[in-house]
Amino acid sequence: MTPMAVAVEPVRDEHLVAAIESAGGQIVGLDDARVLVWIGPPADFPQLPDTVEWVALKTAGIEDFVAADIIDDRRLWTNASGFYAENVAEHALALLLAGLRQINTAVLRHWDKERIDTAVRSLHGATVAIVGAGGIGASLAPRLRACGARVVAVNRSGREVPGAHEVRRSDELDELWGTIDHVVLAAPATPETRHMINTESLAALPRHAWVINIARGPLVDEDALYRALVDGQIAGAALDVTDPEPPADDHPLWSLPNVIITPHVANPASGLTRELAPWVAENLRRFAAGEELLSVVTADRAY
Ligand code: OXD
Repeated sequence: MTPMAVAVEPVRDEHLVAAIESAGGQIVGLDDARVLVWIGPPADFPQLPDTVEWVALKTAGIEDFVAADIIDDRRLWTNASGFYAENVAEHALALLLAGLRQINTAVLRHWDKERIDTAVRSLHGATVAIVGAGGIGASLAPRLRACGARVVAVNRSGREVPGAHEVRRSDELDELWGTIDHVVLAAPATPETRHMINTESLAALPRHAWVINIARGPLVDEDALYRALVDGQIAGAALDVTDPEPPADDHPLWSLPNVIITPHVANPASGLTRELAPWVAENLRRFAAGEELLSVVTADRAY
């Protein structure tokens, strides 16, 4: 059998090359490729020869490729939806626990026992909503359960999410905010999810709520978040993503003790291709066998 011709661009990453070769692929230049694994930004995306039948993108969120009109209907496209779920779920749990256990405040204020002691909260017995419960939700739900939390998964269809105690549809969110303790945002950036955390949702959340965002910055109206945090409408926010990234040096969110910001490292870019490699290998095997690929996307359904 002729090996599957695969281009890895714009750099021949060693993890991807090894995985592709072990799956029976052969690394070639773009002009000879049937498959392109693209690990660069949308701005550098090349003109594709007609021979390319499938393009594998390296991230789960591909809104910038959609905005740049790169995804066509002449070939298959895949993203990395769910491929990094374990890593991202771990980061989400770490952020939520850091907030509830006041780790951030202790780092900032050292032995300020009186203030910190009374602010420590437990995940045990708390209700946590995971909004956008796909792969990350399925990885996060058992982690939250292990800490004694009740998990409400929220997705568009209300389809079952393994490990969740309850599933709600995203069109029920308005009624949900007041019934949960904390929220983890894990939804893609789409026109529907833009600013889902806004003045109204923040006002509906309880005062002890933490908002965790490991998805995309535009899901949160950051001005509304700042006001809610200053007014004590919610207890805190932990953001691995912001809009834009990074936030300006003088962004007021940096100045609040009840805000934790990490620099988009829930899925660290430095380890991304190592994590991605086995998934590319599996999809290559499927492609060669004529089977359905994992994480197929289209321009109008890009997640
Ligand atoms: C992704 C990310 O979308 O790492 O995969 O943010």
